[in-house]
Amino acid sequence: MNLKDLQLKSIEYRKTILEIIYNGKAGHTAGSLSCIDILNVLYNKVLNINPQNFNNTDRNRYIQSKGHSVEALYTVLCDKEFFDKSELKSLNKFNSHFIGHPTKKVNGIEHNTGALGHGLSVAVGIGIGFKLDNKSFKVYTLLGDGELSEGSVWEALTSASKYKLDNLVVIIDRNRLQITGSTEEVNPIEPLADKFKAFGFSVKEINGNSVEELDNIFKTIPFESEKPNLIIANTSKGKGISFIENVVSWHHRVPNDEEYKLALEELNLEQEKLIQ
Ligand SMILES: Cc1ncc(C[n+]2csc(CCOP(=O)(O)OP(=O)(O)O)c2C)c(N)n1
Ligand SMILES: [Mg+2]
Repeated sequence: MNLKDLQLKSIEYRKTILEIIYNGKAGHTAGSLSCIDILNVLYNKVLNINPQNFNNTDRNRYIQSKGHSVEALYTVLCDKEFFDKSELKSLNKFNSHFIGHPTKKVNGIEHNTGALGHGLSVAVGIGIGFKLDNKSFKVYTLLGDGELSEGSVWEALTSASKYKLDNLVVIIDRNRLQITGSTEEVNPIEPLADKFKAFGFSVKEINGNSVEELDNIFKTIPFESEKPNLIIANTSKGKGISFIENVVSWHHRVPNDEEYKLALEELNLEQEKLIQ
């Protein structure tokens, strides 16, 4: 898949995220839009996870620690044909497996998440397992920047470093906002790169909404032998929709009829520009 195909996919994915949240009447709109380029590149270029190999243990793993952005995950898994798009119509409906956080009841989802601060520990365990079994697969995990306030994240980082997990790739969706305000207002986390380096990680920083930069960075893993990898992916929360971008209340807001229409118009315009 070339760069333009990836960029077009991101636009299609953004449309699907909005569509399912609009129809399901609940969701984490802005956080899903901020991380969708990361999931796009992971699932279309890096992971090689598909419905055919999902039940095989010999493959890479992806744990979405920022589980609330599940609409981004549903969108990409649907595109990879883990389930039919019609199933996404049941999002948030009674008895549906498609709920507001990831569960293993949905085909393609590796691990239940949503209580922030747990995914990294799970990924570290998987990374240790691969080493013990002499397997060369990698484990990728996506964390929110607000999620870094969970102390358990920092415990897991120390273990990753102790076990020299150069097969672990931690991606931070650095959109600078969490649920009630900016990360620096709510619980300051800077200087972030220095902190991760002090915890023994090899750290790189990129534009996490650029599929090109994402594609390039994943090709360079492991960054250093015997060191766990950490990518600070600088993103915009709500990326792609002007009136959602960087607005705190969109963490958990659902577009109304007018907003949904406007958002689709913006995405269609972006799509036309790319196709020309
Ligand atoms: C343990 C725990 N505490 C609180 C919450 C409620 N919560 C859901 S999302 C969120 C903010 C997360 O911010 P961030 O990690 O920056 O996510 P993003 O900006 O990518 O949406 C909070 C506090 C939760 N899901 N789990
Ligand atoms: Mg955030």
